[in-house]
Amino acid sequence: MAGLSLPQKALPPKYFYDAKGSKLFEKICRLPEYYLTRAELSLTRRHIASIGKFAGRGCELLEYGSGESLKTRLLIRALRPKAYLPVDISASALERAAAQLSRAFPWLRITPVAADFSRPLDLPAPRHPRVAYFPGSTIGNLTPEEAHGFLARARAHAGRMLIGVDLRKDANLLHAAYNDSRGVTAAFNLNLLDRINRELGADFELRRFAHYAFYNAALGRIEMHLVSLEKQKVRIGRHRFAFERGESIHTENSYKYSIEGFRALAANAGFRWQRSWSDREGLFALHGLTAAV
Ligand code: AVJ
Repeated sequence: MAGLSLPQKALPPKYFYDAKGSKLFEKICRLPEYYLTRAELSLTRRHIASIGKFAGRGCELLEYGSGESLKTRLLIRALRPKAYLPVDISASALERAAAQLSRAFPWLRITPVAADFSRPLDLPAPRHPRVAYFPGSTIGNLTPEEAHGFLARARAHAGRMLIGVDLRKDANLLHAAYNDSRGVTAAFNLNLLDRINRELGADFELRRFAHYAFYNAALGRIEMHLVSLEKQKVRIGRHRFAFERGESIHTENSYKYSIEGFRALAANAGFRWQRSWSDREGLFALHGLTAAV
C-alpha cells in the first residue's frame, strides 16, 4: 500500500519470489540472454581451487538468498564446510534446496533459515569461522545506501565474505538480459501483480500492464517497471489505485558495479577487498572480502 501510494509507484523486488516467481527466476537463469548465472558458474568452476583457499576449509558457510543453491554445490565440495546455513525469503525454495543438498552431501549439517536478509537476522552462534556467500548479484537489488547497510550487518555475521556482483558493461547486452525473447522476464515481472491478486484479493488485469526494462546508465542500474497500458483503476481489498496511461510501478533495480566501484562500497562498510575472480569474458565478478578491524 505504501509503495503504490508513492508519486512513483514502487514495489520491492523481494516479493517476486513466491513459489511461481522462484520457478520463473530459475527459468530466467537458463535463458541464453541471461549471462549472469552462466558467467558466475563458469568463473566459480574455473577458480574453485583459489576460491576454496580464500574461504578456508572446515568453515561454516552462510548463504544469503540461496534459492536453488546451484553454485553452492561446487563450494561445498571444495570447502567441506562444518555447517551450511542457507537464508532465503522463499520457504518453498529453501525446503527444496535443503532436501536436495542433504541427499547430495549426507555428511553436511544444514540449518535452513527462512528470513528476509534485508532486515537484521537472528542466527545461531558460530562454532567455526563463518564465511558468508552472497552470489548471483542479488546485492544489485539494493540501492548503494541499502547495500552499505547490508554489508555492515553482514560484517557482524562473518569474518570473510564471497560476493558475486554483475559488472558494468555494454548497455545492449544488459538490455537483452532483461528483455529476453521468450518473455520469461516479462512473466516474472507480471507475476508480482498476479501474486497480489491471489494473496491480497486485488483485481489487476495483467494484459493491461506491460513489462518494461532499461539500463539507467547515469545510475549504473537496470530498472524494471510494469507500465499501465491505459488509464485505469485497480482495487486491492478496500484500497483503490489510479493509473494514468503510461504510468509505471517500479519493481526492481539491478545495480552493476565496476571492480573499483564495488571495492569502494565494501571498504565504506568495513570490509577489506582482498581479490576478485572473473569469467573469461569479464562479465561477472566474485569478490573476496575480509572484515577490516
Ligand atoms: C536475482 C536480483 C540478481 O537482478 O538480475 C533477473 C533478478 N530480474 N531478471 C537480477 C532478475 C530480472 C536478478 N537478481
